[in-house]
Amino acid sequence: MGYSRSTSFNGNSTTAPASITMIAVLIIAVGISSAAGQGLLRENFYAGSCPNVEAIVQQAVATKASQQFTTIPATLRLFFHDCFVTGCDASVMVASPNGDAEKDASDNLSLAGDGFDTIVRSKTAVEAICPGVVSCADIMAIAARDVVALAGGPSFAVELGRRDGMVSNASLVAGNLPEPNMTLPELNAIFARHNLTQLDMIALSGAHTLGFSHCDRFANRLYSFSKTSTVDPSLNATYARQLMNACPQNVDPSIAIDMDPTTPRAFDNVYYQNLVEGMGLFTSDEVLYSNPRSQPTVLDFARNAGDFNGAFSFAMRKLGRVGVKTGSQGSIRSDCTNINS
Ligand code: HEM
Ligand SMILES: *[C@@H]1O[C@H](CO)[C@@H](O)[C@H](O)[C@H]1NC(C)=O
Ligand SMILES: *[C@@H]1O[C@H](CO)[C@@H](O)[C@H](O)[C@H]1NC(C)=O
Ligand SMILES: *[C@@H]1O[C@H](CO)[C@@H](O)[C@H](O)[C@H]1NC(C)=O
Ligand SMILES: *[C@@H]1O[C@H](CO)[C@@H](O)[C@H](O)[C@H]1NC(C)=O
Ligand SMILES: CC(=O)N[C@H]1CO[C@H](CO)[C@@H](O)[C@@H]1O
Repeated sequence: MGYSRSTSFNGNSTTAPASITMIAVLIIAVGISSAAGQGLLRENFYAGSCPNVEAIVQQAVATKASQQFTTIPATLRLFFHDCFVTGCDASVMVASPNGDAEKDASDNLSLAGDGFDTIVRSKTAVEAICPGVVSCADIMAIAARDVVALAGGPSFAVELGRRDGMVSNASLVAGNLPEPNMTLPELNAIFARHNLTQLDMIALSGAHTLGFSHCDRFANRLYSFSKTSTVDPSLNATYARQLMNACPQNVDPSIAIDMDPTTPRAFDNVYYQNLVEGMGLFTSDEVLYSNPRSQPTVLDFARNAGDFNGAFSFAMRKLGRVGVKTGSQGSIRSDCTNINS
């Protein structure tokens, strides 16, 4: 299987004579691509206004990650949650004095503080060199790319030019994030809303090669699966016993375990090898292998790291286009946590 990187749309390089028809066609084309959130972002967006932005963010992220490994999974997951709720617009960063911002929704509980801190620190470093120019949303996209590379995963060119959103509300989260008990059709439906295919969804799920899960997110698979079996029969029996040891019934809700028990700190394709062995932690992981419609992709990613890396990079660029604000939309916040700054 081969995957190509998407190339960025170059809307202003035409040299053909401009007839009225051509201008009309261009206007329509630009209108369509802006609706798609594609074509408006470009790789060298800050070449004139903040040429070193990627190096500045990379440095801040690497420093933070060297102090606290959790930085890596936390920053990656934060970007995903931001993009799926009102688009990649840093709305998840906003704090509300009333506790009703996007990050206060029940699904937020587990977004690790190190992810927020990484973006705040990166923004501070960027503002010191190029004040008022770079959006928090773009810093999130750069940082998400960088943490994957720091953990040994693929790197890829990141598209920029996002603006920060003006709305962050807990009430907008419900129904927009996938749940760990979802079936393949449910997962496909929620990703399709953001123009992400089943292939993209399977590749992005590979992010679960890193990071932690709290016991309550999968305890039903160990203790109360169905009328006929308390343990989910699709779980590898050895793995199920390990999970029960780590997560006894009624365990302290703050206990979290590695989602990839084999190589928890490496961004690699072992996640897919685990799925083949019945070691997918969530039902939403396990179904990718057990459903015959997605199994061939899981087998391919388990066997060919290059196929996974290519598909993951391609899907991350697509994820980064979801619902973006560009041009004069939104704002450039000076403080990522304050919508009016
Ligand atoms: C396919 C549907 C998905 C579901 C149902 C799902 C669900 C979850 C759940 C329940 C957790 C554990 C949270 C906790 O208890 O602390 C988690 C963690 C995580 N997820 Fe996902 N997720 C999905 C897709 C993604 C995607 C697309 C990404 C990023 C590209 C991602 C990145 C992560 C990371 C890195 C962690 C670990 C966080 C940490 O250690 O702080 N997930 N996910
Ligand atoms: C959806 O993604 C495909 C690439 O997978 C891209 O060609 C297309 O323009 C995207 N459409 C929208 C509406 O974003
Ligand atoms: C969130 O939306 C509710 C109405 O759904 C509104 O009462 C509240 O003020 C909003 N909060 C923020 C932080 O915008
Ligand atoms: C997942 O769990 C929620 C409640 O925790 C429930 O409402 C929903 O029906 C479940 N979905 C599936 C596919 O089991
Ligand atoms: C269960 O996992 C072990 C590794 O922990 C593996 O050797 C074994 O083959 C797996 N069993 C099944 C049925 O996949
Ligand atoms: C509504 C809700 O669950 N809000 C939580 C968001 O996360 C913080 C901790 O980071 C909790 O204190 C809130 O209760």
